[in-house]
Amino acid sequence: MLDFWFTENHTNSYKVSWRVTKLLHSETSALQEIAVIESPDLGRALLLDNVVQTSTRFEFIYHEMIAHVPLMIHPAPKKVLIIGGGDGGVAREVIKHPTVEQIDLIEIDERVIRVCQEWMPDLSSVLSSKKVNILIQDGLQYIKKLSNHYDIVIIDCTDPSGPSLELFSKEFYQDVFDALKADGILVSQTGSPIFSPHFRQALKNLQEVFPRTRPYLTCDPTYFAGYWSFTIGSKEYGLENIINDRFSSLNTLFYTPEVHKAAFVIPRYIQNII
Ligand code: AG3
Repeated sequence: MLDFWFTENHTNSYKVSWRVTKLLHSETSALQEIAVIESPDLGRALLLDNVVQTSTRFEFIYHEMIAHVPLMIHPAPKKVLIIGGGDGGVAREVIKHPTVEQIDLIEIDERVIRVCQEWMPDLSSVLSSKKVNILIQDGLQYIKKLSNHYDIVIIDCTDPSGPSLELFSKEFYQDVFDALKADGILVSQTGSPIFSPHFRQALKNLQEVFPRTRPYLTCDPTYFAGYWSFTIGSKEYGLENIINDRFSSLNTLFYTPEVHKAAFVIPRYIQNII
């Protein structure tokens, strides 16, 4: 039997390999290499420039945690901005909140959306909802024009390189702060707290802009072994307050109010580096 493996380099001395049973799609868009592979332990996985972005087997973990944590803190989120998120997984979770009226999704590469619509319909079918407004644009530029506009901004980006690099900067966080309403909340994926050097820097940058900031952690086998982090910046609300009565409508596989609270518990060796 032919033996194909996909390998993601996490650091210069730590790699993870997944067996590939099919290469379902591969193309080079104007911005990046896009591929969809099939792998026994991941299901279908989306790769951008050879980095795993999401997998059909485990995507619910990341998508529920990046969406429901900020939305359950906010008493009535109506307008939500997703920067990146072209696979649709975040939008699918956001739309479960009955208060949400409008989701703007700003994706820089239209091909990501099209490829996911073809190969990952469970994630992307939500993108045809009337509540979802898709703009193909650089989120960095889009956000500059807005003030006092969104209740929640979710940054579902790739790791910081190429077009994503600036999405972890203080200047960008300041633009998001301005684009949020007076009680708005930002959340971003911020990588592995153990192996990603940008985790600490993103938190520092956010702390310079938002009055309340906290990282929170989850475990997701799609990404680096160990924890995966998200970092939240809030203008007003405390970060562990949960609007519990909305939970019953969410129909989640991972997120619960208890998981929400536990995610903010940071082990001491990680606390020591932040
Ligand atoms: N966005 C963040 C994935 C980060 C992947 N990094 C890595 N494997 N080193 C994923 C998009 C999901 N909607």
